[in-house]
Amino acid sequence: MLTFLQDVTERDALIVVDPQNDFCEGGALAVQGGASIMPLINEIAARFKTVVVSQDWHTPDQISFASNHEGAAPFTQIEVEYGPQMLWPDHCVQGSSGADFHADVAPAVQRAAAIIRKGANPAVDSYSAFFENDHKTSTGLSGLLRGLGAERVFVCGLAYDYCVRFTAEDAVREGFAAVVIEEATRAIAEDTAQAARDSFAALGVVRL
Ligand code: VGL
Ligand code: ZN
Repeated sequence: MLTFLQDVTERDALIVVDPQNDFCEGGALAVQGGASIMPLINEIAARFKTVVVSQDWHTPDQISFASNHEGAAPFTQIEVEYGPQMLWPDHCVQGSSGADFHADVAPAVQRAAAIIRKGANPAVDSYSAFFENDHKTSTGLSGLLRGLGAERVFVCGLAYDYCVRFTAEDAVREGFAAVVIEEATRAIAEDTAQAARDSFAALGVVRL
């Protein structure tokens, strides 16, 4: 457990994805075991020179909120301009306590060189910390990481099957080596977690 930390170098960066109250127990889009990974994330973050934290940061009129589509239920899919989009319960609304970082992850957040906010455009959801779901609009994270000398990124946080998955995949597409620290993530559902593992195998994302 965590033996990989010995091999972390200055060319490695840690991306902590969405460690927010709404993805933890009692939150609007709670992931089972979400809060339990926070102490581990702190331990991992302490060993990285470069730490970046992403923050899901929606407005109330966000297109992926089921509440903004008459008669639509959360966890069903709709078709939008940029393709299929899963509908969610309202979550991580800007300025709400649900959007705040979980208190237990404060040491890792304190180490962060930057906090990347995503999902603020009401017309486009954003899972990845690199690109919005239209796969075109950049958050600027690639340039930041390159500017800081990173060549490989380690990804942890919530949720494994959505924001962690798409962040790791985009990292590879952007030319970084990508490693997902599985014990420091949790998934929303098992079928989508399996889809993530299949996709990681195809793209060369390493799973620890
Ligand atoms: C996430 C669904 C909607 C995540 C964010 O952080 O994985 N999932 N918004
Ligand atoms: Zn979201």
